[in-house]
Amino acid sequence: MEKAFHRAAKIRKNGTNALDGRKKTALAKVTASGDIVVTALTGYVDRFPRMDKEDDFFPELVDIVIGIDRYKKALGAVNWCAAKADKLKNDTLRDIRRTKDPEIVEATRRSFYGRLNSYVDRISDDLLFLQEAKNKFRKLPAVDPSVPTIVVAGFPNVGKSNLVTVLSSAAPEIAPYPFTTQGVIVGHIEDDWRKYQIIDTPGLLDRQFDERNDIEKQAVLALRYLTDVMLFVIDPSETCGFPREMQERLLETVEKGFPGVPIIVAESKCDVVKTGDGRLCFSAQTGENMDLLTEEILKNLRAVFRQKAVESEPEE
Ligand SMILES: Nc1nc2c(ncn2[C@@H]2O[C@H](COP(=O)(O)OP(=O)(O)OP(=O)(O)O)[C@@H](O)[C@H]2O)c(=O)[nH]1
Ligand SMILES: [Mg+2]
Repeated sequence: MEKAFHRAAKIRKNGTNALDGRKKTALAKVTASGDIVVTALTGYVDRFPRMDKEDDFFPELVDIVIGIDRYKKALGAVNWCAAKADKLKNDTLRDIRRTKDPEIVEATRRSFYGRLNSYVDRISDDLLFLQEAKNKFRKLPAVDPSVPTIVVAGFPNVGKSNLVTVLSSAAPEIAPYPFTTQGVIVGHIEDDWRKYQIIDTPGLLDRQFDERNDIEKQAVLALRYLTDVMLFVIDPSETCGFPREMQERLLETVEKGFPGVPIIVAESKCDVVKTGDGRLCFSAQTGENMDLLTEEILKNLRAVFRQKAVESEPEE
């Protein structure tokens, strides 16, 4: 609005007489301010992606992080405002052209400014929502579904992000409290000329999907849609703040929920506690057994790669 009114304020046109000059000036001001607003609004609508609710990773993630219904309502409101502003502009131009009264020229132009302003005012919540949505879109992970992918899951604070940082190009935040990771983060692991995806997820508590918060739900989505191989991390030192039994229960739930998906179960923070229960244990901090874990991960991902290559071969 500022830009529109500022631009319009600078406009002065000469005419064949005083009335003609005023009319030409008013017409140019209305055209310029109206066009600036309409172009800006339609530009927003064009640049935001169309989203519908769908059973797929990206739309479901957008629904959790941004909210698709609210998002569509906001875009609809901006569209509405652009159409209203455009019609108002054309009606105003017509009214100014028709009159021979310089007072009416001025009054019509002023009333145009007021109404234009109030239309845009009415969608201010939607514009603010879209501004936030834009920032959230930028932070969404760029996942390539064709690349073999390992998803790291486990309770909060067990050391998933620290592990992903050591294994891959990703640099998630690591901190000594639960729910440090608040979204799905993608890193890459190189294996000669091949690249795999490793996905760091927010921690999961052992509870029903409906009871999960929006942060946990993103982890569930990543597991549901992106997992070729799962790496389930258990922290037997319990320095994560959650008892071992709870973590084991979550593992059982996950195993039942993902039949057929290879799950590597590994115990973290072996610099603090070693259970000796025969599971692979590692410490991302000291590097202990990281080579064994890496080898296990690559073995599984290579198998997925071969599987995908066979599936994508053209049929005879
Ligand atoms: N002793 C020890 N501490 C570790 C190790 N790995 C991580 N930690 C600590 O455990 C805490 C949690 O680490 P994160 O990597 O943020 O854990 P996370 O599982 O990603 O946590 P959320 O994102 O909150 O679910 C931090 O204080 C880390 O320093 C490890 O190998 N040994
Ligand atoms: Mg984390």
